[in-house]
Amino acid sequence: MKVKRYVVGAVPEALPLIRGDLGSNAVILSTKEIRTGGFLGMFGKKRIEVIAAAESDGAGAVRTPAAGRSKPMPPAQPARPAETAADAVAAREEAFTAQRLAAAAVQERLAAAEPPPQAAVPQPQAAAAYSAAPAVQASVPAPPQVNGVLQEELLQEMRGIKTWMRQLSAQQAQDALTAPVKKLLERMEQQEVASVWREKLLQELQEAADYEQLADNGEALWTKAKELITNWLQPFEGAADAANLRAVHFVGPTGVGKTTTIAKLAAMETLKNKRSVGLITADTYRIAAVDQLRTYADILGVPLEVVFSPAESARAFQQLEEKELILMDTAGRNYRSELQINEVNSLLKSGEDTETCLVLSLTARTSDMEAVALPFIRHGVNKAIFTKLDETRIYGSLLNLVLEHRLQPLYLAFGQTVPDDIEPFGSRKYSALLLGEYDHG
Ligand SMILES: Nc1nc2c(ncn2[C@@H]2O[C@H](COP(=O)(O)OP(=O)(O)OP(=O)(O)O)[C@@H](O)[C@H]2O)c(=O)[nH]1
Ligand SMILES: [Mg+2]
Repeated sequence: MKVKRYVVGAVPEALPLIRGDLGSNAVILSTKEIRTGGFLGMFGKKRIEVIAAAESDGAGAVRTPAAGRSKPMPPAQPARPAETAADAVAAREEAFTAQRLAAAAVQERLAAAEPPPQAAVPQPQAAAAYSAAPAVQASVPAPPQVNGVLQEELLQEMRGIKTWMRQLSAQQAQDALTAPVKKLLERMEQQEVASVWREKLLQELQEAADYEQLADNGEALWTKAKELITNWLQPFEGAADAANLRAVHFVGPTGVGKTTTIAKLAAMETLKNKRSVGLITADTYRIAAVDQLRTYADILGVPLEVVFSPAESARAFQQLEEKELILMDTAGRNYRSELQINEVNSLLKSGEDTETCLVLSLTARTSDMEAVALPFIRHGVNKAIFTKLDETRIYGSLLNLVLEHRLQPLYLAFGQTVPDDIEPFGSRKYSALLLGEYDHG
């Protein structure tokens, strides 16, 4: 490709020069106001710098993705796999140049279809691109309806080009990654980590001073990625510190393990931490639900209060006033309806200083968890316990929820055994679980 620079008084002056030098299909890539002469950049003469380009084969035709097509082109095949960060930068620059040329070509066609009036000669600094040839033919305006149709077509074409350019640069950026980096991103995707966090991880890795080495060393890359994810999650850790919790309501969808989790925590606090614990259940929809918690309460020797209405919960809290920790069970519900959340909310406003903790099963998809969690988050709930870690191998939803909604993960539960199958959330352990070991295969 041939690129030439012209310094002229006004853009139209450059057109015959460009046409003479680069042919009639040359395009203007940029126009800029500059000052020439003068002293220390002052008192100089105002001039316009015009950069024009054409293919160097002499034909003067700049091949662009838009030329002669009404549909977006499919993503181009990469010429070669680029392996280093320098190649990635080169690939991005290539895409950027192609993008500018594509935009120039569309603007060229627009200029040809709808010639700018005299006053619309590009002002200095306008990064418009005019073809040298069509600008001269511009004196015959097309009928307005033809222009309308053409403009719509061109707009569509522009949108197509935009999509294509985006795909192309994503493809080129992807091709520029090394095999270990690709593998890492695939692992994150397979773990259902949202794209925003996958991109953030890649960006932070690429910003690391030793990225060049990391990118070719899977083990080191995995270690670094785990460290970064640990750092993201660490601020949300430690909220399970029992001393911070005094009275906690557990809410969540049916069957996620609320009652079992309460039993685990009651046992852990009573037996291990020697705290005095009281239990309340508002799950009176099913007789068996009360019995389930009563069985645990009897085994542990802790009091259980059963409440049938919000008014009664105040009485129950009074009864258990002396206890260091009060855990309250609620019925599992379909919390998609605001009405039910308001019910819970009225339970929460029983005049006591209570916290609400969401219980979510890791077997659910992020979007389902989010649908349950969002109304609670809007009511100020910011703590969660994630259960059934043992029933899945996909852990990304926790990261998505925690980072997106700043939800503090208190505990992870990983089985049916009371009290053993629960432990406080730890960001280091979780990131190790999420990424697994680097697979050399
Ligand atoms: N595998 C596994 N099972 C669990 C876990 N936590 C609870 N469960 C089991 O899940 C089932 C439901 O547990 P519950 O504690 O009754 O759940 P819930 O949320 O209280 O249910 P509802 O009160 O009906 O809404 C039981 O069989 C539990 O043993 C866990 O972390 N892992
Ligand atoms: Mg229950």
